[in-house]
Amino acid sequence: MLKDALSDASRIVELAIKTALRPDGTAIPDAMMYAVKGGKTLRGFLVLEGAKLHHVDPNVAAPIAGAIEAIHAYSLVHDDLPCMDDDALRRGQPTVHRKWDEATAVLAGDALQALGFELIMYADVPDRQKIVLLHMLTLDAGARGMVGGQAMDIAAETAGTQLTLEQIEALQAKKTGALIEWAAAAGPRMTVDADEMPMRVYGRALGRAFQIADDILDVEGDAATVGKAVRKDASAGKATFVSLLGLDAAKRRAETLVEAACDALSPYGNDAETLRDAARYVITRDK
Ligand code: GRG
Repeated sequence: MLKDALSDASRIVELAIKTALRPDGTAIPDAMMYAVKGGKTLRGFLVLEGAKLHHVDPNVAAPIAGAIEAIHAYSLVHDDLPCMDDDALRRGQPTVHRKWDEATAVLAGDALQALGFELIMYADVPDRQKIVLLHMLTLDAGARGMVGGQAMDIAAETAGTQLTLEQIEALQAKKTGALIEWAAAAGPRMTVDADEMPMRVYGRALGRAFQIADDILDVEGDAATVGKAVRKDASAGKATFVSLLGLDAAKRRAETLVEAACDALSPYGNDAETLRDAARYVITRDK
């Protein structure tokens, strides 16, 4: 069941990360652990479920699930900083720079990023597979991936540029899509001869659906809280899938992407049912 698989993933990820941390008298290890806790663990779940589909032992996959959640946590800690989104709350709790201070948040984020790569080194997979996982993570997390997408987003916002649908797709493919696709592809990449394409196609469609759902959630969340469908970013003039497509068309596009994600899993038959549930969950979640 998806709910159980997600909570198992949280437990496994937290243990993998906690095991790698050492108290050192500074706030950094505590701030790192704090930043990891309380999320949905979607990316860690994708790693673990993809590993299961490829008959990889969960103990082997655990550090790799921890790795992607450490990188994801770093991105959120830095995204919340005053120089970026300046958010006070994350996952309903004070952001790291509010609970501690900005220097702690910068350093905890930096250390979480390094920890992501460190954890992959601990995974008991063949060296060649480790190198593929590490190499792809450098690309997907870095300037050609998540960081590049974040930079494009900030540049457009600073310049007041109205992005087109194609530009938003390209930006989001890097900013959020790259890590989700990496997580989905990690299972086959842990084994010597598996075809990674079905999981990559699944991950790419899932990432796109995830981002559209995020835009829809912002609109519907605002509608629920202030009684009208005005998105925070839309009111600030920022183009989103919802502002460009309209709410109904955005929902249809997300549903089509979920179908495509589910179809990509056909080589795995019924064994991939939890991953199909995850694709449906991505567009029905409420947070
Ligand atoms: C600062 C280098 C750098 C990158 C930041 C991913 C990102 C780039 C910023 C996050 C901004 C944001 C909130 C985007 C919306 C989509 C998204 C990634 C949401 C957070 O992911 P979830 O919903 O989070 O999986 P949880 O809390 O469940 O882990």
